Amino acid sequence: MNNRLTESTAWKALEMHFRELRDLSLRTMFVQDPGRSERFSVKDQGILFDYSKHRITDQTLSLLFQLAGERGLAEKIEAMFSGEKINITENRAVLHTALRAPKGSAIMVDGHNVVPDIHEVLEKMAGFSNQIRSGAWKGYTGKPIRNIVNIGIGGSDLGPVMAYEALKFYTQRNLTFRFVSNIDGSDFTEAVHDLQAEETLFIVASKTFTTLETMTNARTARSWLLEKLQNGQAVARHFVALSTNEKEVSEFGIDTRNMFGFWDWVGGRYSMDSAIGLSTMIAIGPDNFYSMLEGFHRMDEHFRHTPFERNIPVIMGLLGIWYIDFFGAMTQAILPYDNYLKRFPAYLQQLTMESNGKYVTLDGERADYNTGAVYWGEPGTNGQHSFYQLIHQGTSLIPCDFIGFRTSLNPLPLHQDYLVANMIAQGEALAFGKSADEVKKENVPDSLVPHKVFEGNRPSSTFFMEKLTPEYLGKLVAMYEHAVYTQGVVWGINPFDQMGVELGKVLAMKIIPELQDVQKAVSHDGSTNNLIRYYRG
Ligand code: G6Q
Repeated sequence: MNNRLTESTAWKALEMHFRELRDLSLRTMFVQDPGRSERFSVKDQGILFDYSKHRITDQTLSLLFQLAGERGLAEKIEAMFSGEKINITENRAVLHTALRAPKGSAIMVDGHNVVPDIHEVLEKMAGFSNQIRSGAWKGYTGKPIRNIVNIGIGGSDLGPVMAYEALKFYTQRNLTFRFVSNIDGSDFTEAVHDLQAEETLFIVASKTFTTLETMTNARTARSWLLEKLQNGQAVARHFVALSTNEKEVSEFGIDTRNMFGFWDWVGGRYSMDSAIGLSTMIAIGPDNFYSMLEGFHRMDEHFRHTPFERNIPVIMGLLGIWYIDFFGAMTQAILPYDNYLKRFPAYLQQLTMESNGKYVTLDGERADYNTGAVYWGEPGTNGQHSFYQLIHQGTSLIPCDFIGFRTSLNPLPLHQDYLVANMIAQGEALAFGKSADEVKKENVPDSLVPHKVFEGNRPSSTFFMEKLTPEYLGKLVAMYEHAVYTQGVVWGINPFDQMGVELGKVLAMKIIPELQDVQKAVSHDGSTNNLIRYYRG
């Protein structure tokens, strides 16, 4: 195997194939091949994944599978699941899949089976969640907890917020949930402004327990609580920690009996089903949380054991590569037709962009091909009244993922049919457009015809499921996690570190004292000095 991606046999064949295919329209492809929608769709895990509206033929797919083979995807999948230290820059295993492994299975890290440890934490989380949900856990003044505030950022925030919003239908409604992440004091202030301290639990979620934003917000929360309750002993009843760092948790003043642990082989953006999911479990209850884990696990099994030709995350990942590296598409739209999934695009932004937004390969060289796309999106139908114009008639090619459900959790008359019709129609319009002849037949004045033409040939996938349940949410998240890994393997990069977030943090630590002390000399570039002086006033 040649290590250089762009010199591999399959890559070169794909380049030639792209030249033949790039001018072929989806209209022609569907006319010439009426069976393509059956062939280019997978029904598995209760998901209909229709990828027939992509600019592909059987040959495209077979070359993409060949590429995956040449890059050793099957072996790399096995390496991840079996706990090899595939995060080579941090010398760590990558085992978010172990977090949802069934009790009784064995996954070894450095000769130790981690599955019993995982289930021990899950059981502790379940016990605590039940105490909060039933009102048995009392605050310092003896009142039950009614408000839960999760303090965390990045991977310790986006998953919990997304899951809470996605599964709101299943939440216990007499509990209020808030999520504080930003260092901006407005975030904390607004989150607690109408809360009673004696009924409020703070969950400090931080893998490292050293993150500036989270620790600053946590200290502010402690001061807020102490100011209201006037006794240091209150902290034990109102603070719990989710972390891998027992020492820092205890130094902060949280009793480590109120700490829920996880491990360094769980990446932040892959942690919503670890202890970081405590707020989710309190909200939806342990049984629903376990069914979410079951959904994750089923998709793990699908990814691990299904041949590439029917493997949903593998096909998703390879299609992304087809567009990013051959068509030059730089973005991917995520368009859920379910309002509960409103934070899902934001969650996927971190999962995909922090994982695959890298130009350095595992060999330490600069990639001579494009890697991670920009992910973005909003729920339909709202997006249709905003940015879809650019997807239909803009100059960029933007592959879209439509995500929809047959059954609404809130079935009001007409709403669901209108919602689903819109989702299906958007994919149809993007793929097949509207020709000048079709526009002219509607008696449109000649001068307006070009404006009303939709050139079509814009690709999309549709993921159709029965209903947004905790289990389906688990499947959806795992599906994208594994698509990300598929791409990382083909690109030969490490999707599990995030060195690119460090530099700005380090520079901020240098700037903080320069903002606080107006006498302090500033020694940056002219622009940075100027900004510092402006702030100083
Ligand atoms: C995720 C990243 C990052 C991380 C946050 C919070 O993969 O590593 O988003 O989750 O920086 O880190 P802590 O959980 O350690 O506070």
